[in-house]
Amino acid sequence: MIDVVTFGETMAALRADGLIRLGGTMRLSVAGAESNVAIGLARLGHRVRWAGLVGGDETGELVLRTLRAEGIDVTHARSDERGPTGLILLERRAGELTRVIYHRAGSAASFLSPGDVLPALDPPPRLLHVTGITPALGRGPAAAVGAAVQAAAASGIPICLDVNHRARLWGRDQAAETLRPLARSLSVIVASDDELELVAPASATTERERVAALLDAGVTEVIIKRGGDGATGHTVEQAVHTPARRVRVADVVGAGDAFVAGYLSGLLDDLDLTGRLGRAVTTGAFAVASPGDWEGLPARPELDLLDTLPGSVLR
Ligand code: KDG
Repeated sequence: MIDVVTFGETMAALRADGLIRLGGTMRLSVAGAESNVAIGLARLGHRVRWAGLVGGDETGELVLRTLRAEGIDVTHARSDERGPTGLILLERRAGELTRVIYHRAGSAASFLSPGDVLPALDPPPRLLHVTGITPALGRGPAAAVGAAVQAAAASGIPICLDVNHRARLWGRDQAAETLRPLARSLSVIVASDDELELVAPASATTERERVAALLDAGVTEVIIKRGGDGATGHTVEQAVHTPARRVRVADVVGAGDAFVAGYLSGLLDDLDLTGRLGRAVTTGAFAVASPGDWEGLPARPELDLLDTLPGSVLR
């Protein structure tokens, strides 16, 4: 049985250590919020399926090969000739500040439709994970998210949405218009504190009201990511705050996805809210402490590694 199905756009990623306009070397990898979560879960031993479209090109092969190598089921991923594999460029602008440049308009993934993702839900997984990035890619991808959420909800599959607002892709009003109607079908909502209003009813104006409105609407868990300040989880019964783990920052991109992977892993393992948040801040810290979106994510036996004294050598 598949534990988690997810889908979205995974791009070729080129990372520069400095400013792109100054030239130099770049490191090639792949990146996509949903596939980052998929890799995080697979490394922790969960069975994960990723669905999506890549271009019929070499970078599309790189995406599929990478996901396969990470043990992810790509039966429902395919290449599509209508567009190329998307590209994301990342440059270190100043210190820990990273700037992202997308070349993804008209990419193969922007042609995603309900027909590409619905078959991936059969047989039903234990969880469906979607993000607010996919509906920002175009009408087809938005319809795919709507259809998958509707189908999963109708089959009783719990659904997790990470709001993941990308201001370069769409405006806040457009995002709210698309994401708010999904809320009643969701079990888990993950949002940073400034994203919560994009999924909560407009009538709620404070964080407290937004959380209460979402729980009233039937959402089981509302998880608020606070970056270096940790995360707060709310259910009808309790609210738990967990501080972030202190690590030396190598690259914060992908930390939110790593956090979601840890959280969902805890959910699949039946951990309580404190345990789920504890695993989430741990996987998030691994992402922050290593370069790349997903490369440094832990395998299950490595989850305790951050308890080791800094500067230790593991022999
Ligand atoms: O969360 C990290 C993502 O931002 C990155 O992998 C690329 O999916 C991506 C996006 O759309 O920004």
